[in-house]
Amino acid sequence: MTRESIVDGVNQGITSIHGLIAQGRGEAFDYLIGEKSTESALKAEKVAAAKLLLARKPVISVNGNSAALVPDELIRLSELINAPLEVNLFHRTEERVNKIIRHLRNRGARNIFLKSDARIPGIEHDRAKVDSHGIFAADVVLVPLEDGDRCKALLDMGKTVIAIDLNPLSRTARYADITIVDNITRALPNISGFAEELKCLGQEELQDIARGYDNRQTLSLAIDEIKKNMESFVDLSKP
Ligand code: PTJ
Repeated sequence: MTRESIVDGVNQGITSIHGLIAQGRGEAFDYLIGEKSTESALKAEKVAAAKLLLARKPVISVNGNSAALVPDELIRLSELINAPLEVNLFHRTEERVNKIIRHLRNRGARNIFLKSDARIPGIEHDRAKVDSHGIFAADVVLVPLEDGDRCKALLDMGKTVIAIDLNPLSRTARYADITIVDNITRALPNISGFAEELKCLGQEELQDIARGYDNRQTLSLAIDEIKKNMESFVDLSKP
């Protein structure tokens, strides 16, 4: 079903053709982690929810893959934590940006940054374009399936970057402040679930949850989880 959503996204002009390659890579890593939210992923998702609730100006970045796979979950999280959406594409065309905005609006999104009047410093071409009141001004940005250079450029701007990436070895995964090694289809509902649970907490309690979080430890745990899962495959003689 997930694969079909991406193919539909490509046919509708929402998802880039490169999105198919990203999906294939994601599927391979998802298989290695056991197609479930692991302990390390759940921990990162909880801390991500706390950070997003603590943020002054959180923004959720949307690309062609996330728009095709989880439009409703993006909108749900956006409303829950009061973080507007912003379409930010790696293979940017104005036509695709507008199609994704229409797609999100048709699903009920009300809070979307629409301008592209600022640039992320240090990034070439149209990939740098952002809204001056959106990603450019945000203190915390949630970036599902982000490219390594842009992830680093956002960090260089002083932002807290929360990445969702099934590949714990990618540059994005290693650069981000919080890396959620999980499928976006599970990660977003999990973050929303934690946000609902944590919403009633005060700033100090939220800070307690986020304090001491170590992303290197999370990535190393994610790699251990992959190893254990692979060993369990080898232990079984037949599927
Ligand atoms: O719509 P655009 O133009 O912004 O392009 C979006 C893609 C994803 C095509 C673009 O950013 C790209 O080419 O990304 P990469 O470099 O292929 O990286 C995608 C990363 O996301 C890889 O590390 C994949 O393992 C991971 N990934 C793929 N599908 C999922 C995923 N992570 C979480 N959930 C997924 N469903």
